[in-house]
Amino acid sequence: MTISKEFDAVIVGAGFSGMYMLHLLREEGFSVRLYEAGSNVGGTWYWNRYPGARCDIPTESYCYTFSEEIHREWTWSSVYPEQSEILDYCNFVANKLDLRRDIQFNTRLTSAEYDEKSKKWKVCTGEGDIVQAKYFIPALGNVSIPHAPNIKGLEHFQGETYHTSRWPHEKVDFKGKRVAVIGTGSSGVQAITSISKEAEHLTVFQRTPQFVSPVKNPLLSPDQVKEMKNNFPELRRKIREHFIGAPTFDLRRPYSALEDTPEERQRFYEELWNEQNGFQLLFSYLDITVNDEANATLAEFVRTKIKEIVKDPDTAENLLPTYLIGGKRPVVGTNYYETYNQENVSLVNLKNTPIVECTKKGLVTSEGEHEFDIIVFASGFDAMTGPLMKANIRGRNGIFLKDKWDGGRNLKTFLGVCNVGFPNMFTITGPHFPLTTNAITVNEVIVEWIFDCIKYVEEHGVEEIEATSEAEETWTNHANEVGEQSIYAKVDSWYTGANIEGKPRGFLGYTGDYLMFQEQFNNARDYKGFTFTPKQNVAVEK
Ligand code: N01
Repeated sequence: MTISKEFDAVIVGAGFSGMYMLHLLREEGFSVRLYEAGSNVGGTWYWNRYPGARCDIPTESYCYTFSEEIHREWTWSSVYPEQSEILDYCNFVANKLDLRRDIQFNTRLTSAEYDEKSKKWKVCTGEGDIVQAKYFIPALGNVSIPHAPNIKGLEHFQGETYHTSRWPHEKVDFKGKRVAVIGTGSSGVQAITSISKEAEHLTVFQRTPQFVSPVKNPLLSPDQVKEMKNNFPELRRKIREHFIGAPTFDLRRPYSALEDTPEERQRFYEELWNEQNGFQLLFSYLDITVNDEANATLAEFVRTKIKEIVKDPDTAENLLPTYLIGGKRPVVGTNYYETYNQENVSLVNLKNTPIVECTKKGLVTSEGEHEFDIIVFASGFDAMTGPLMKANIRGRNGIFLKDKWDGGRNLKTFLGVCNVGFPNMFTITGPHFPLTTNAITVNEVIVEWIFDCIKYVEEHGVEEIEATSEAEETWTNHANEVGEQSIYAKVDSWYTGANIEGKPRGFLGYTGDYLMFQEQFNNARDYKGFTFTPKQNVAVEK
């Protein structure tokens, strides 16, 4: 197999992080090739184009903050824009920075292997490219490998099937159709409220009832837009100093929920519920996610709301979540619970009546057959480890990354970015990526750190940089400890791999807040957690 081209760096994935990485490296004069499986930029916002898809972090912080010019030139329409608007923004950035000339679209990574002789990565694609690069930077996304339940007989279904994250570019027509949606996470909740407006009948198949916080999506006034554009440096500072990188949300009462009387708490929760500002409900009191008793007060408030909103008592009962609120990735929705009052919407509780099989006409549960024209899988992802473990990445001695991690049973990284045995490889969105923080601002921190690290490596005449076992062990222990102390340890979700049967359980992401996370990266700027192999005759100083 002949190597056809050589680059300084190969990046894989043209989402927010891959695009920014490409921009920084290219500005510094590196030769870079970015491979992207889709036909355009946008990553998650390219793939997840299901009806109702929109962002749940306010747009003032769900955008790049590295360029004041981009910030000034782009105008957002609303606080929580739709997928198509975010995708337009990605296209705008790609055009503005002229990124496309170094991106090869419709090209899927098939393997990447470190060659210890040449000290280069050999990268192969499904389009037949075989290229070589010193640096290999997979930016594959954390939630990019769709997961769907293994339903017996699905291949016989004669209607249409879709997964929310592999939605076609053409509009899917639900008018007059009997539709099933399986899954009630962030994607399911948005798809359900949207599809219910069009379908003749919508049946929701729910495995775990969710706490869904109400969100409204006000248009931005010209004054708000002006303010966002004119105060960019201040906004950027606030984002970087905020505990989840999204300063719209504030901790309203910095004391325990148990310190207020039940009446006072009720009034306060009611106020926040009526604000309809999604995540804000979880930042009501200081201890909602750290004290189970405080948590129960908010959980009970939401359950009472569900019973008030949903008119049919059986449906309401089936919608009542029992886990600790905030213990799964929070879900926000507009009129989600109200949707179940529509005559064309019904709910199947899979815990009571599981799906037995699929026939050519529809889905058979333990109670009987439901006929459908369309089945929508909103059933999530093989998250965090999935994309990298499926990517055929081999480091020193031909070891596969998935084997280094023992299929996920022994997950170890340094900073979620570097791996022992995989020199000159930097993974942007992989295991140990922060889960409870605005992903765009996290991406910026990681990309900037990788960029500075590569510059350091080049300035010091280094051929190979590799995390030490000690650094990897220390970071992994830290990530696991923070995870074990968090609410996420107590609830089943994709954060721990519990969404997929048979997937090893563990802390797939970093659950420390944005400030802790930045501190870890700042500390790593001394590069003491790495070994360096100098180019011949070059001494490396740390
Ligand atoms: O996936 P999910 P998602 N049989 O894993 C159910 C981001 N995102 O695509 O809870 C039946 O959350 C599963 O049930 P359970 C965001 O980070 C952001 O919705 O595991 N059901 C669950 O109900 C989000 O967290 C935005 O018991 C099965 C659902 O399918 C992440 O992407 C929008 C099943 C999957 O929910 C993933 O969200 C969308 C089975 N075998 C996504 N397996 C915004 O910014 C799974 N389920 C707004």
